[in-house]
Amino acid sequence: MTKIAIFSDVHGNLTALNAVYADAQRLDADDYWFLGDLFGPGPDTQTIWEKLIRINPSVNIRGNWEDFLITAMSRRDELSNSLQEIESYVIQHLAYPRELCHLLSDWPLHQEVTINGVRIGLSHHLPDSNSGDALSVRAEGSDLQALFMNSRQKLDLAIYAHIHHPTMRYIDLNASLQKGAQFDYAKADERLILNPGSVGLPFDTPTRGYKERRAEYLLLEVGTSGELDPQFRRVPYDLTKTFESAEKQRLPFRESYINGFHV
Ligand SMILES: [Mn+2]
Repeated sequence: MTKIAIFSDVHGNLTALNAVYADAQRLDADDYWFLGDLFGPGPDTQTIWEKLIRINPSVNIRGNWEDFLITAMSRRDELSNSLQEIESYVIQHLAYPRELCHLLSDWPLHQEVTINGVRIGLSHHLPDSNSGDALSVRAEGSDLQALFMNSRQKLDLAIYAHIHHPTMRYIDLNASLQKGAQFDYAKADERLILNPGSVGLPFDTPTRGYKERRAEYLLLEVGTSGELDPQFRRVPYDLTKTFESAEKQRLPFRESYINGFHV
């Protein structure tokens, strides 16, 4: 059995990341996959980078916030004013921002991994685009098919992040052939889709969003014959530490970050 801790959307919240790592270690995770969005709009930067090095994920996917940081280093005028301000803060608080951006720009948008015979596609959002809202909670099965197109057709399972909602869904790749027809199990070409939610900035309102003060990640067990057991973890942590860090380091937009957790 292989146990993988899949985590994403840390968004500058070291206390939440520490809680996730401690939980995954306690549960004996064999490996870690990071699906993108490490820095901003939260207060923590260099300490998060050092933590990620310690966690040492075997997969690192490039999120849209990695691209914001890379853009801020070279073509900052292309970003909105608020993003420029946030990314300037991140750059000022990193020890080697230029070298780090060089490294982040090599992270792929998607990667395919096979574990005990299960073929898994990993991306921050769409396999060829880490931004936008095509795969939001209102997405249809036909939108989600994009996770399996082209060479990805052979995948058993796709995992994406970005929407900050822990999710488990099935889609039928043959659905377009059977419109209006009764669902036919024999003709269905089913795939599984998982989303680990967000470590540092969850958006899922039905579970009370930030008021929960818990960090989300996915612990995926894959048995030796490919049996899947996805476990959605929510780990409590001390959110006041994150807010103290925001005040102490004079984080841009800290008031709206603390009150609504967005800018
Ligand atoms: Mn994102």
